[in-house]
Amino acid sequence: MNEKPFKSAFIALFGRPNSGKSTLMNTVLQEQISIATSLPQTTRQNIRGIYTTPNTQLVFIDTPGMHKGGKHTLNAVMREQAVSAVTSGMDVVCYLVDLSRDFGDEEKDCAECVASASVPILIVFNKIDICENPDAKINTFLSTYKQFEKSPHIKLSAVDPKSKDIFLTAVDPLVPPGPMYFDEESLTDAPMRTIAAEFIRKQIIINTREEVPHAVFVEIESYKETPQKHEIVAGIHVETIGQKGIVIGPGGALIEKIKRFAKKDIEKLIGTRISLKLHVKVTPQWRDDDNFLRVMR
Ligand SMILES: Nc1nc2c(ncn2[C@@H]2O[C@H](COP(=O)(O)OP(=O)(O)OP(=O)(O)O)[C@@H](O)[C@H]2O)c(=O)[nH]1
Ligand SMILES: [Mg+2]
Repeated sequence: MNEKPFKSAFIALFGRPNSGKSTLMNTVLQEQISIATSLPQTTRQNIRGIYTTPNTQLVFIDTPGMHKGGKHTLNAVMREQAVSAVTSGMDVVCYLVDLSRDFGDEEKDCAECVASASVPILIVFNKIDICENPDAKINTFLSTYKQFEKSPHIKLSAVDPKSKDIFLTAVDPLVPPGPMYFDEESLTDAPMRTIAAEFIRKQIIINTREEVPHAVFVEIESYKETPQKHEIVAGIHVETIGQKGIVIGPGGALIEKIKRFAKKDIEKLIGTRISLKLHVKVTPQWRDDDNFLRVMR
C-alpha cells in the first residue's frame, strides 16, 4: 500500500502590528491561544499554536508586529523576536498584509525582511471585509513589491471562520514531509502560566486606554494545580502611580472586571475552575529592564 508520508511545518506568521496574525492563528486552531485585540503591538513574544490532523501537523509561530517606532528595549526585543522567526528554523513564512490600511514604511520594512527568507512564502492579504477594493489594493502591493510577484497569495478575512479552510488549502502544497513534533492533542507548547498572564493582559488592554496597555506587564507569581482547581496569583506591573489608579479603578471596580473576564477565558481554555488573585505594583521603566524582558526571549 502506498500511504502518503506525514507532513509537518513550522510556519511563521509575520507582518505589521494589527495585521491579524494572532486572529488568523486562533481561527485556524478554533481556540484562543494568542491574544488578539485592536491595539497595535498586542503580541509581545513569539507564541506557538499547533494544528494537527491525521496526516499533517502545522506549528504556527505568532510573532510580534514589526514596528519601527518605540524607544524602549522592549520594542527592540519584539522586533528581534519577529525577525528571528523569519530568518531561522522555519519551513514556511506566512506574510500577513492588512488591506484596510495604506502601505507605508512599516510595510516596506516587513516586505524587505520577508524577502530575505530562504523558505517558501505565502502572502495572506487580510481584512478583505473592510477594504473597498481588495483586488486593486493587492495589485498595488504586488507592483510595489515586485519580489513577491511569483509568491502564492490568498485573500481572506481572518475573523471569518471560513478562512480556516482557505488558509489550510493554500498552505498545504508548501508543507514538506516531516515528523509529528508535538502530541496530537497539544494546541500550544506555551506553559499555562504564560497563557494566563496573556489573558489577564488582554483584559487590561480592552479596559484601559492610551499609554496604559503598553505600560503593563503581567507576572504570574504562583500557579498551583489541584485536582479541583488551579490557583493563580498574578502581579500587574505598571510604570506610574497614575496608571496603578487607572487599572484598579474607582473602588476597585476595574480590577474586579479584569479579574472576572480573565478568569472566564482561562477556565474556558483549560476546562477547570480557577481562583485568581490580582494585585497592582508600580515598577518604573520595566520596559528597559532586562529582568523583565528576559522572560520574552
Ligand atoms: N474587520 C476585520 N478585522 C480583523 C481581521 N483580522 C483581524 N482583525 C482585527 O484586527 C485587530 C488586530 O488583530 P490581531 O490578530 O491582534 O493582529 P496582530 O497582527 O496579531 O497584531 P499585533 O499582535 O499587534 O502584531 C483585532 O481587533 C482583530 O479583531 C479581519 O479580517 N477583518
Ligand atoms: Mg498578535
